[in-house]
Amino acid sequence: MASLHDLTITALAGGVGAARLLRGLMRVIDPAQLCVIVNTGDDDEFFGLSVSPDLDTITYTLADAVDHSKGWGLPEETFRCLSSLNRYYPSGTWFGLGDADLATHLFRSDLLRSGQTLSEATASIARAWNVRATILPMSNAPVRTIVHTEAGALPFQEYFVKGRSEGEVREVELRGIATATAAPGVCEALMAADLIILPPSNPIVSIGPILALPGVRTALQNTAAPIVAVSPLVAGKPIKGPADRLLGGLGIEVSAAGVAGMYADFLDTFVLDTQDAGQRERLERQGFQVIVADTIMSDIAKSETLAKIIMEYPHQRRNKKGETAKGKKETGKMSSF
Ligand code: FO1
Repeated sequence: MASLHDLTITALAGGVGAARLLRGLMRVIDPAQLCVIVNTGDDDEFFGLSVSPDLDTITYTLADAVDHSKGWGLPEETFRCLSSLNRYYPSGTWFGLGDADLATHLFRSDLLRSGQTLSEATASIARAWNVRATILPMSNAPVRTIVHTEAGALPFQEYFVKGRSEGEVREVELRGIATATAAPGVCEALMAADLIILPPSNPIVSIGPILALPGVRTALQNTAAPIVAVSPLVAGKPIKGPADRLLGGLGIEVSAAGVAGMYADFLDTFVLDTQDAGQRERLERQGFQVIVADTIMSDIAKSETLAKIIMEYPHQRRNKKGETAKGKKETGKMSSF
C-alpha cells in the first residue's frame, strides 16, 4: 500500500486560510511532495517594490517563519522604515510592510527588474528560506484583483487593508486575466498530482483568480487526481477576511454549500465544519463525498489533525473525465503513520 510520503499533493492557495492548513500538512507529508499554486491577484506595488502577499505568506509558513499571531509577515517585526517613508508618502503607508519583510520585497523587485520571471524570483526566495515544497505563482503575467464597491474600483489591498472590506461589493474584476497564462508548471502540477487540495481560501479573490487562468479549470476537470476543498465558511462566516461580503455582493449563496457549488464541475470531496453538518445531505445529494470535521485551525495541533483527516480519507474521483484520463483513483487509508 502506498505511503503518504509517496503521494504528490498539489494545493491551490491564497494567504492566511491556506497557510493554516498547509502548516499542518507539512507535519503529515514529506514537504518535497507538495506543490502550492499561489494566487497573485492580491499583488501590488508599494514604493516601487513588487509585493506578493500570498506568495510571501505561503513561503514564510512553509519555512516555519511566519508570524503566527497575524498569519502573515514575520514575527517580532519593526516598522522603522515604514515610519520614515511616511515623511515622503504621508498618506501612503497604510500597508504594514515590516523592516525584515522589506528584504523579501527588495530582493523580488531586484530579480524582476533584472529580467527574471515571478516564477524564478519565487523559487529563489523559497530556496533562500530552505523551503522544500515547490511554490508556483499562478501566473508570470500581472493579474490584479479590483473590487468595485460604491466607493469605486479598489485594488484588493486597498479594499481589504486600507478600506477594511467596507462597502457593498458590486463586481470583482480580474484586471489582466484576458491576456494572462498560467505559469510554467501550474497545469502540469494539477495533472501529475495524486491529490489536489483547495484549503479554506476565499473562493472569489484567492481561488477565483487561479481558476480563471486559461487551462486551469480544464486541468482540474481532466486530472485523475481526486480534488478536495475545505469550506472557507463556518456557520456562514469566514474565520478571517471578507468572503461572506464578496459572495453576497456577487449574488452567490453565502454558505458552505454555496462555495461547493462554485467548484461543482471538478470537485469530489468537500470538508464541512462540524457546525455546518446540517448541509451534509444536501451536498451528498449533489454527488460530493463529504467530510465533517473541525475546520477552525486555531493552533498547529488542529491544523495537523485536519490535514491527517483529509489525507486518510479514501477520496474517490467522481468526475467522468478524470476516470477515463488515467483510470479511477483512490487515495487515503495509507499506512505511513
Ligand atoms: N494584512 C493586513 O491586514 N494588514 C497589513 O498591513 C498587511 C500587510 C502585509 C504586508 C506584507 C504581506 O505579505 C502581507 C500583508 N498583509 C496585511 C496580508 C495581506 O493583506 C492579506 O492577508 C492577503 O493579501 C489576503 O490573502
